[in-house]
Amino acid sequence: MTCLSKISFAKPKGAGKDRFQIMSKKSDFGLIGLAVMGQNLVLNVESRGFQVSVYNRTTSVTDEFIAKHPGKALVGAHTLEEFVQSLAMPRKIHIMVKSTAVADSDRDAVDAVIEQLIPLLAKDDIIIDGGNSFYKTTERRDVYLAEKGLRFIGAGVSGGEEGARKGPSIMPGGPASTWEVMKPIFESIAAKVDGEPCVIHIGPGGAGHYVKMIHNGIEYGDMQLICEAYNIFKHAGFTTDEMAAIFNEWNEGAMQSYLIQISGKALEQKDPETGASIVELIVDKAGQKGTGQWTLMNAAENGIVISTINAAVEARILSSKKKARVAASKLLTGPAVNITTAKAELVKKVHDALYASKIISYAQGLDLIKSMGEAKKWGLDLGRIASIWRGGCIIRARFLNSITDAYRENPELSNLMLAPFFIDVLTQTQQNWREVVSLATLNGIPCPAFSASLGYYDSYRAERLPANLLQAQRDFFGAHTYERTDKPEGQMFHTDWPEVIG
Ligand code: NBP
Repeated sequence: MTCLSKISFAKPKGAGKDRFQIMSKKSDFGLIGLAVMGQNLVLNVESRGFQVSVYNRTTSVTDEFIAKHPGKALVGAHTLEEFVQSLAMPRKIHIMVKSTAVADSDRDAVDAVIEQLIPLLAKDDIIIDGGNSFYKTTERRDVYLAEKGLRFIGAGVSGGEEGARKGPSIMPGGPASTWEVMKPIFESIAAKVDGEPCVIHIGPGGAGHYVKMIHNGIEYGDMQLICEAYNIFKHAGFTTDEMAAIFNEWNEGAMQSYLIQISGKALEQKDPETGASIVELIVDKAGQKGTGQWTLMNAAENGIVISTINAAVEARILSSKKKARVAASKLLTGPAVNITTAKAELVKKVHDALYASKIISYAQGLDLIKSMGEAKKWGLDLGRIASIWRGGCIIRARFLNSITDAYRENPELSNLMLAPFFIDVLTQTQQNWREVVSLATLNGIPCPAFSASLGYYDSYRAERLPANLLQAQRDFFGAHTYERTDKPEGQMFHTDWPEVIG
């Protein structure tokens, strides 16, 4: 084994010895991929008293990183061999590189790094993939690495750059025994809420990346709902400063959340060049990286309704068709906007519509997690999952405490809406929610996520839906048969419907 002092550590060109740290002990943790997330995560881990070795494919990035942080317990390596040799056994190697593989046959940067690592590692070393990998890809890697005698954790990490540096929410999946080895490091770097670290062992295999994917789907829902509130205010003639003040005030109450907070801050921001609101200067075309669409595909595979998240993903897609929308705006007519509701009253109504819709969005996302967890026998704990989203991550919000409590009180809760706390909130907010959806619809202001949420609520609580006519249609054209209300469940009937000509 190579002695650490002989390893050619990353040394920036022209850097003096004082800027180049040589450690005599082996590192507790290693990280590959020094882009924005990796760098911040390394600084977080190091700040908790761990020595960290780092490697980046482009070595100048490693050099610059090491040079920028003199005096820290960091070891920069120019080659993977050096990097691996600098780590204490069992090695704990966190990969933070671009992940793109979706199809079974896809191979991406994470796979490339894993392939290079395999010949260098020893039995029971641990590889952690902290990128946004697709959960099925994580399952493939889990099986593959187990065959090689290596341990693997697929960990979703949320919180962006700031979370990575100060404390993210971490969703690790993999064998419980591997989690136990990683637990001290993960718990020390994760965000803390009421002294509890925002990390738990989610479940085996791809469970961690799966839960991170749904977290992102819920994030899409939250963001779109906030945007719909903003759009109604905008059409009602509120200034951006007035809207900022509303979000800032909401951030003090039941809807306190990171996304409400940053929306208020974004609306306050002025463009230094023109003095105008930055938000109003930004082109209304939303981007997306894919986790929202993966969530929709997974919901379809599981037969679970996530209409709010669906509306949010589709709203981004429609927003991106800017040219088509501009052309259509000249041809397709709508009503003139005429909102006469007093401003203070409208603020209260939109608050309630947003709060109720947000509950529905979480109810749907958690329903999907529940269904998938049961199908995969992952043994997921929805209350604890909600509890680790309370800090560090993008969807962190006060009301996650209520979700955590709801599942603590009733771990078998079939749908979040049915917890007493949420029944109460939905009862109190629904009149305003209905009025906001009506007002937006009558004024031609799109509110796809607000109305999808309300549609879900009304459908879910309907004892009888019009699916009886639908079944009649199916039996009419396809002899698909139907059950009868006056006969035992499971007994199927068919009617000889009249022939239709033409
Ligand atoms: P990126 O996703 O932009 O990836 C850049 C890193 O990947 C660089 O270190 C680059 O090395 C490395 N890399 C690439 Br690209 N191809 C490689 C290869 N074939 N072999 C080795 N290294 C390779 O970085 P990021 O934004 O920090 O995100 C890292 C991961 O974390 C991603 O999976 C991302 O989805 C996830 N994530 C990001 C955020 C966020 O807010 N950005 C939040 C949560 C999760 P190079 O310097 O040599 O090009």
